[in-house]
Amino acid sequence: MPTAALPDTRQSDLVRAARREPVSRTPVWFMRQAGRSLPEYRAIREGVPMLESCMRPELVTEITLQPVRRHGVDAAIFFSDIVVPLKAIGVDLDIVPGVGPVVARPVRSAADLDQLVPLTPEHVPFVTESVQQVVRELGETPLIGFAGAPFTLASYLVEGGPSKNHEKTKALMHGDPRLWDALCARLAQISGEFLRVQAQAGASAVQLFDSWAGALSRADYAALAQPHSAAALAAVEDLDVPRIHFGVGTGELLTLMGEAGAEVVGVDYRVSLTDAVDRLGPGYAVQGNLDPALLFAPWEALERRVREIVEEGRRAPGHIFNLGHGVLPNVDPDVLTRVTALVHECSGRG
Ligand code: 1CP
Repeated sequence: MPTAALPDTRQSDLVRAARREPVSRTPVWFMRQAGRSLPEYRAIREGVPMLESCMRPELVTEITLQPVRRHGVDAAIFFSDIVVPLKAIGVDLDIVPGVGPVVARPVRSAADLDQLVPLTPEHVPFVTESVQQVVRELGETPLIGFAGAPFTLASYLVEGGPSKNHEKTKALMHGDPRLWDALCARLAQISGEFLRVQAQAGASAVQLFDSWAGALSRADYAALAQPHSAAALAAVEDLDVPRIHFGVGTGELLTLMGEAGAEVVGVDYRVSLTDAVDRLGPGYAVQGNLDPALLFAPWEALERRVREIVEEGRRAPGHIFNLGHGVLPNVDPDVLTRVTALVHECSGRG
C-alpha cells in the first residue's frame, strides 16, 4: 500500500522524542490504555472473546481509538495481544478471562516445536487490514505496533500459562540450552515478522514487550534472551520506525536492552529516569516511568510525582511519558485524562 498517501507522523512529538529530536511538549501514552479501565471498552467487548476481538478489524479499530479520543494521548497502541501471532500460526491456545494466555500443548521437547511454523503476512491479514484502518482514522497521531519478545513468549509456551517464577522456563533454558535456542529462534522470527507486518501497514513505531525479562540475571539475559530479542528487533531495522524495548524490573538490564537494537528503552518505576539515563548514556531515548499504582493516590501526590518525572525527562536525550507497566483495570479513567493534560501543560515549551 502506498505509504506516501498516509498522514505524516514523523513530525509528531512521539516519533521526534523517540529519535531524540526536540519536541513541542513531552509526548504521553499509557501501556494498556485500551482495555478494562474504559467503560466504552467493556461495552464493545461484551460477549466477544478476547482473541476473536483481535481478529475483527472494525472492533480493533474502535478499541484502539477509544483511549486516544478520551485522553488526548500522543499515540495509539494497536489493540492485539502478544499471543495473537502464535494463535495465527495454529498454536492451540486461548486467552482465559481473569487468567491470561493458556496453551494446550506446552513446549517441553523438540517435537513440540512443530507447532511453531514461520509467520508470514498471509497468517495475519486481519492485522494488516486493522492497522491500515486505524492509521487512516488516526490522522497525524502515530500508531505503535507491538510484539512479545522471545523470552516472554517462551515463558507462556513452556509454562503453559501465566507464571510467577518461570520455573519450567528456567529449567529448560539451563537444562537444554539447544532446545531453548531453537525455540527462541522460531519465536524471534515470529515476533520480528509480526512487528514488520504492522510497520509495513502503517504503524509509526513499534514496541517489543519483554515483560518478564526482569526475572533473569544480567548474565542469563545476555546469553539466553538478548540475542533473540535482537533478532526480532533487527527484522524492522530497515523500515525507519523507532523501536521501543520494554520490560518490568529490568533496571539491571537497561543497557543490554538498548544494545539489542532499540532507539527507546522502557524504564519501570523501580529505577528513576535520571539513573536510567546515567546507565544508558546519550544514545537512547527513555520511556516511563510512573508507578501504575500511584494513579490511585490523592491528586496532590500524583501531581507531584508526574511533575518530577517530566523534569527528570527533560535531562534525557528524549523522553516519552508512560507508566512503569500497564494501566490497572480498576483505575478511574478520568485520572489518566488529567495526567495526560498535566504532562502536556508542564512540559510545553512555547
Ligand atoms: O478479556 C480481556 O479483556 C483480556 C485482557 C487482555 C487485554 C485487554 C489481555 C489478556 N490482553 C489484552 C490486550 C493487550 N495485551 C494489549 C493491547 C491493549 C493496550 O495496551 O492498550 C497489549 C499491548 C498486550 C500485551 C501483553 N499481553 C503483554 C505485554 C504487556 C504487559 O502488560 O506486560 C503480556 C504479558 C500479555 C499476556 C496477557 N494477555 C492477557 C493477559 C491478562 C496477559 C497477562 C497474563 C499474565 O499475568 O501473565
